[in-house]
Amino acid sequence: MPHFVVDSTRRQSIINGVMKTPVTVTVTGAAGNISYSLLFRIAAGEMLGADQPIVLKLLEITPCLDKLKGVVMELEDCAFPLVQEIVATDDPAVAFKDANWCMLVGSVPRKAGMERKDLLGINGKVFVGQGKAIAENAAPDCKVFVVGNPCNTNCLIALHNATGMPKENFFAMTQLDEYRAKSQLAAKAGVPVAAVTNMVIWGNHSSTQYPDFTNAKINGKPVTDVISDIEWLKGDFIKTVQQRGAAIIQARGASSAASAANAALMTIKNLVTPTPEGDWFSVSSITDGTKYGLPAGIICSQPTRTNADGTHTIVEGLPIDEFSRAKIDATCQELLAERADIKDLL
Ligand code: NAX
Repeated sequence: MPHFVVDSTRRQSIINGVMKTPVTVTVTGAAGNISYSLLFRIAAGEMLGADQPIVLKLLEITPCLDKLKGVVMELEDCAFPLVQEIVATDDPAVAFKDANWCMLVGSVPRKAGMERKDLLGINGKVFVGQGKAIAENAAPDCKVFVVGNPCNTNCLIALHNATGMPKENFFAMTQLDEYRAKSQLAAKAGVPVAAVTNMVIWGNHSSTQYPDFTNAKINGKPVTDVISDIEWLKGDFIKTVQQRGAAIIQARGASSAASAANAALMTIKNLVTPTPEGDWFSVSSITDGTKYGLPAGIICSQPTRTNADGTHTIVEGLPIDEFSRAKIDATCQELLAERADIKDLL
């Protein structure tokens, strides 16, 4: 299998006089649209820190290797001091070798006339192979983060096929949905977006996801104390967040790329940085069947905190009213249906 390596260790391996061990970040779909925003920000140190040297390993399918070569040339031309080495390849075993973080962005897009089940089947096989390759090649404590859609179920497939790896090291992206929800609430309330906290997306990264306004806060107050238009919260707000991806495709003629890259980068940052006291962030992870009535064994978005020791905890005890219960149950039903569709791949 062809691959090429750009070794820039001589450029600058000592940052601020202290050499940290480089972290290997593998990104799949590396010549795609999201990666074109993502890779440069990772390389600039926005994800793992301005003093963290990085080895970038980039995976593409063979027909896209020339395009990937162009991306690598641009990465080189940025002369990012943190980047120790860039490996570009179409071989998963090479790409996942010694990876500390695997960001699985690449997947086959849905085409006209394709049923959800067809898409799950096509991408499912990719995530079987990548799960196996990660287990065989990556660092033993490697963490896996899936962006490629349908990301929750793709993540479940990778997890089941990565024999021997801890289940709690697998995540799928719902941070973009959380940011979309925060931004809608801030606009409605006429406040800066940073005033909105405690927003959880429950369930699937799909049009059934539930952006939970009942537990969110604006300037520390319940959203419903600040926004009195309950019909909007229960109706247009939820629908806008659920349909935001489709609205962007319609407006831009292409799916979200820079905002998706931002959310991917911020998820990893949230997963490696202690979460501010009293808050949480949204990421999908494996359910154990003991919290909020979520069925066991699905990759479901839940309120998550990163602890000082780097472990992660699902926030427990949030009140779930009747309205929220129905929405959470509906999105979990969809995840169960997706799991049933690909049961042969688990
Ligand atoms: P692009 O089609 O621009 O890029 C995808 C890249 O993946 C292509 O270059 C393709 O050659 C590559 N690829 C396909 N199969 C591969 C494989 N087996 N190994 C390695 N690379 C492979 O899509 P882009 O806009 O970058 O989006 C990537 C994925 O993110 C899509 O599945 C998209 O649906 C998903 N998204 C997920 C979001 C989320 O919140 N979870 C939001 C944004 C985005 O829609």
